[in-house]
Amino acid sequence: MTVAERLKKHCPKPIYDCTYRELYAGISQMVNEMIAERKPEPCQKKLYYVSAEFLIGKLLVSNLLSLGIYDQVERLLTENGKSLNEVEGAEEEPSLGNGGLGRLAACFMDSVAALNLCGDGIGLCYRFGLFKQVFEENRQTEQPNPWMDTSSFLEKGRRSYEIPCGDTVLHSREYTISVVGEKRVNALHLFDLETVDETLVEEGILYDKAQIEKNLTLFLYPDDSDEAGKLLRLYQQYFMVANGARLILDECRERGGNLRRLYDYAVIQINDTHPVLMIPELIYLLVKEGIGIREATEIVKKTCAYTNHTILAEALECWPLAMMRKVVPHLVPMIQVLDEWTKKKYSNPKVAIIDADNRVQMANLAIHNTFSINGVAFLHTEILKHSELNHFYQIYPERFNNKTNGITFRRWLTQCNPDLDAFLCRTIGDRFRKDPSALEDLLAHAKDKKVLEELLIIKQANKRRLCEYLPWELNENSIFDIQIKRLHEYKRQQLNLLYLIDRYLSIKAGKLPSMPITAIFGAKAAPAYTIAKDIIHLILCMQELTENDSEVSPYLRVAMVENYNVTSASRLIPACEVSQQISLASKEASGTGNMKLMLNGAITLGTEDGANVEIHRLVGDDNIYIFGARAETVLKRYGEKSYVAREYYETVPELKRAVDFITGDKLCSVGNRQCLKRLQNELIEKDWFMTFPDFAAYKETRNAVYSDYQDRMEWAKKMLVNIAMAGYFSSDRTIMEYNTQLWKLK
Ligand code: 26Q
Repeated sequence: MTVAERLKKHCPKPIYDCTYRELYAGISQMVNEMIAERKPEPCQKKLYYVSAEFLIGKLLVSNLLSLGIYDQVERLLTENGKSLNEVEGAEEEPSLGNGGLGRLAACFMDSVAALNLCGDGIGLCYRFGLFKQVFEENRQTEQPNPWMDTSSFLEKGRRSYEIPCGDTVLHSREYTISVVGEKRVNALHLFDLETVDETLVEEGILYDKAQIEKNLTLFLYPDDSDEAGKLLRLYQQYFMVANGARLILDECRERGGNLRRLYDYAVIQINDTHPVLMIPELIYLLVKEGIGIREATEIVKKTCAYTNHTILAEALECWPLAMMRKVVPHLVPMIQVLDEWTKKKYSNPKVAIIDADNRVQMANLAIHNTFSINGVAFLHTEILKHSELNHFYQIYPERFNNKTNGITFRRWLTQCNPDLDAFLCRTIGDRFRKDPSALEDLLAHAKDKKVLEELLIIKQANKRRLCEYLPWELNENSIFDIQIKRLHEYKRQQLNLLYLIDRYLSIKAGKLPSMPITAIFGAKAAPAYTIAKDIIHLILCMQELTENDSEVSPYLRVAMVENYNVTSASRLIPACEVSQQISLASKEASGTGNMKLMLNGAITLGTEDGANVEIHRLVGDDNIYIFGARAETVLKRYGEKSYVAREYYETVPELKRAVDFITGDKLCSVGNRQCLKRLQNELIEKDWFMTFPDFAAYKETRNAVYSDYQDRMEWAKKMLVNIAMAGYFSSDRTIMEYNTQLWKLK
């Protein structure tokens, strides 16, 4: 059957008469049908990637590509006066993640399927996902994001479980999303409540947090600044792992497995601490099957592996035992036994599962009871081993390992930057699709003027397309300097802002930059994170100032994209020239945006942090701009408690000038004085993430970037080297490492 014949079955009218909504519905149903016709591949051992977040993005185009029918569908639509691009416009983006950790899970699922490995994801089906960000009066507000109404890649699954939760029993419903590889289809199992009630949501993202039978799966990480929210988050975590554990044991039995040898049938990768209750829940279920608790614990330990994604102390999860008693009373005795065993063996309070304040330390629970603990970039793992988790490294050195993150090139090159993809195929052939390190063949062309010019032309075209997509009139001949990531103080968007304010003031004083600059931001802030929201406020105020001042706008524009998500990332990344990766050294575990931007020919301006360290090593000093304090210095400064922000404020005149500007008349005429003052105070009195000590070096290095940019051939060469060396950051490489060293599938 041809694609045209197939599609006819799923469309109510001839293609040229269909609306784009109808076409999206028709094509996605056709895709689902084609996926269902594929024979399931039997497997012995299976990976379960358990994660509270899967930030998968739109699926239409990637599914068409994976099924090998993209070109046919595109042609068919064009012949009928329709565009595939607009069909994609009718698809809602599932917003089932905050940022890096969730997007990594999505890239991993893609690579597992592409490498023909047997591996499924387990998570939650949040009705409204993460909030939708809406700007009002230069401030972030939050709205629900009802993606499920229209998503037709989500299918009702066959499983439903009764989950004991606190003093009630919750009924779950499985939904599945197929993850399509060239040769295999895996599944993402997303659990929802059978009894969820969307009408509970009132104003914005506010709702009654008490009724868990109705609200449990409404939102991703509901605001946990109050007690009811915290409790809800714990309920969510338990609901996810309880369903997951039942599914895993059922599938083991269905394949004829013996639960005493669970590890021959399953390997469970625990994505950060959010799914750590999987461990006591599995032990509990195995004990219920008649296995002794010692043996059950050994089985679980051989089955589970834990990935750490953060070294920020405030992000390490711990739950008061009292709360556990309320939500998971049946797990408390399990956790207490595990705690007693470890306390008997190890007296160091830092490694206790239940701490002196009667809180369950989730990372500690994981580390004692898994066979592997991995960090997500070289530097991050080193810091875990030698500093943050050193007390554990001394006990279990063999469990610690590094798996540097990666990204799927199918989405972050082929799909989002088709011109660059075609250029690569023309220039070095398509060997890089199967072996990403083959991108290095590009290095042979580093002096080829024609090749370098082509790269510049592709970048220019992507910049033009971005300008058409964005709501402002931007100068496509300016430098596109981009910082896109969640808003967090450690990521230091505020340092970027201090530079931009300094630039703005110089322009006002008649000192014009050598090249016009367009500084673009994309970032969501957690709804209860006040200072992060103040930083967004400052960005939006600077956007207004630079847009409306005709003395400034020809030379400097600040622009912030609303509701930054996977879809807008796919537009921004191919157009980026300068990639801002300026976290305080030691704080960014890895970063993955840095990899996507590098692959698309952006040059990194960054600190020696996370995977920037590895990018630096791969491309060499000439093809990256590194500045600022290094991790050792930072850790030392924290240790000595020696940093006083005010000293810098008072001794560096241009820094003082920029900081003072935050509450000056200009900004207060477009912004809220109270918010701006709060942010300014935070910087002068605290500056916990040490932007002031790095300011001078940042300014100098960023100016050097802009100056070097003007030699177009030299810049193009840097782009080429970055693209050529990005092969290491393919998530196919990461997944192969996980598999050969930890999972041992096939
Ligand atoms: C914890 C407690 C209470 C409420 C929320 C949370 C919470 C939620 C989300 C804690 C952490 C997260 C997400 C973390 C995350 O995205 N980490 C990023 O993971 C990426 C993939 O490994 C890395 O590249 C980034 O460096 C890291 O920041």
